[in-house]
Amino acid sequence: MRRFHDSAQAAHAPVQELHNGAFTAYAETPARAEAILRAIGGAEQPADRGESPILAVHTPAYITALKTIPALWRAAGRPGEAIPYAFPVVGRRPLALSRVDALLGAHSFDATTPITPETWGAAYANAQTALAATHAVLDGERAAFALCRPPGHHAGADYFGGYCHLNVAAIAAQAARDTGVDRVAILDIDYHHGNGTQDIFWTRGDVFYASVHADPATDYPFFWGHADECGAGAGEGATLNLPLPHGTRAEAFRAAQARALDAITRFAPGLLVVSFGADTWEGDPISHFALTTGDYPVLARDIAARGWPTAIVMEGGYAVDALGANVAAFLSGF
Ligand code: OKP
Ligand code: ZN
Repeated sequence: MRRFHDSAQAAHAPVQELHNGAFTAYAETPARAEAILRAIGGAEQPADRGESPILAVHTPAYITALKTIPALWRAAGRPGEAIPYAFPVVGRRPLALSRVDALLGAHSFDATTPITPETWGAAYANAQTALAATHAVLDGERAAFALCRPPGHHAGADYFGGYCHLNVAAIAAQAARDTGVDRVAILDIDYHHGNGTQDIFWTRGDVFYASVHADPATDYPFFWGHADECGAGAGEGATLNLPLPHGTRAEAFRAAQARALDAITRFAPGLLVVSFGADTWEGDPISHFALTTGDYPVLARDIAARGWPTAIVMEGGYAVDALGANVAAFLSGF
């Protein structure tokens, strides 16, 4: 399987995150990608397809914010990483915001995702990696792997959060649409619900979003991913949420994934994007499912058996010592 990664993605490396009320070491590290790269034996450098496939998903104001926030943060006299602390939850309306804290809050939904001067460049390279795998599949590969990092599925059209800045799965799906694929499906099997991906395609009937994830009643991102969320307008019925409880093991996860695959089969996509997170693994430090390394090839074979051209983008997985083996196990199933 062709696999893609750009070492420029490593430049985004925040020191700390706000976790359960205190600052702790940032869990989403460049070491994650290094571990995966070692396990899969290297990757190709993606081509540079420019900003337009990114702007097909994200708003210009949001991209400008990602680029300019670090300098505004410095100009405000702050050392370190830019972190939002105030959010326009009530009375949201279009405002021409200039204060860096207002810009941060208006374009994010949590305080766990610092922005550094290197974030934009790394996020840009990350998007190119997803696009390279997608175009490999559009050009005839059965499946391809994008070693994305940071993850993407929590990022919306105009907001960051959950370690994510650019929604690489959405950028991949939109690129396939813009290349003439009529219907694209996204299967999200990261431990966490992909609220950003859901929001981006919420009212669209041409991109199906199905997610198997930890119940938002107990888990981040809390406000999205409940079973009754199924899309709106032209997108009604094109979102499928399958929340599962803490302790979920392979049998229940596989059954939920089969429900998602059955729904995607009825949708009949021309291309599948898999948002793959290895944070469903039993030893993940921030998650509570109980999949084993040996379960990943089984899950991957179930997906591959449906026969869709498939671009796999990397999302979460924070047990760095096991991450390479888990990703390699998943890819082996294809
Ligand atoms: C990103 B992905 C809990 C902190 C949660 C955000 C988790 C983002 C996961 N105290 N932090 O879906 O793997
Ligand atoms: Zn996750």
